[in-house]
Amino acid sequence: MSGKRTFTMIKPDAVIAGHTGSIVKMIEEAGFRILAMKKTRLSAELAGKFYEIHKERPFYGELCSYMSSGAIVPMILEKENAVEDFRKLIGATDPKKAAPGTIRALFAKSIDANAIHGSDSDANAEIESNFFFSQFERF
Ligand code: IDP
Ligand code: MG
Repeated sequence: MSGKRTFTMIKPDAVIAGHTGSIVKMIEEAGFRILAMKKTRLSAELAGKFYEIHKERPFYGELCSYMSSGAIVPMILEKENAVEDFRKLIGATDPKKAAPGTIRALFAKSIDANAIHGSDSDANAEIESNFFFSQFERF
């Protein structure tokens, strides 16, 4: 049984395509409560910090420039079994492999511009939430 919170962000491709509202609706209808949310933009340096765990992967440079290319919408979400249930809702990293009806299947453009992030563990959900939000921004 995992914890009650996860972290997500709607990525630049989905924000610029006007999918923020549709994605937020799917998240709420799936039973997640939004504890914190804002629209912001990462510098390439901050994107590099956020994705530091992927530093050795061949797409790291591309990922950092993509994630700083436009506005994003980070959120902290609450639900029983949050991390696992949210990964199910967003689908596989590559939208071509994402299950039908998942957020990535519906809205992602490609394996890099894949519409949305979801934390992969309780520990990372905590680290990633703290990266964007103070305690005073959580309701
Ligand atoms: P995840 O977002 O499904 O957890 P990760 O493997 O953690 O996937 O990769 C982080 C992000 O890096 C992905 O969401 C995607 O934006 C990007 N990415 C992953 N694999 C590739 C790739 O093979 N080429 C380009 N970008 C990739
Ligand atoms: Mg990941």
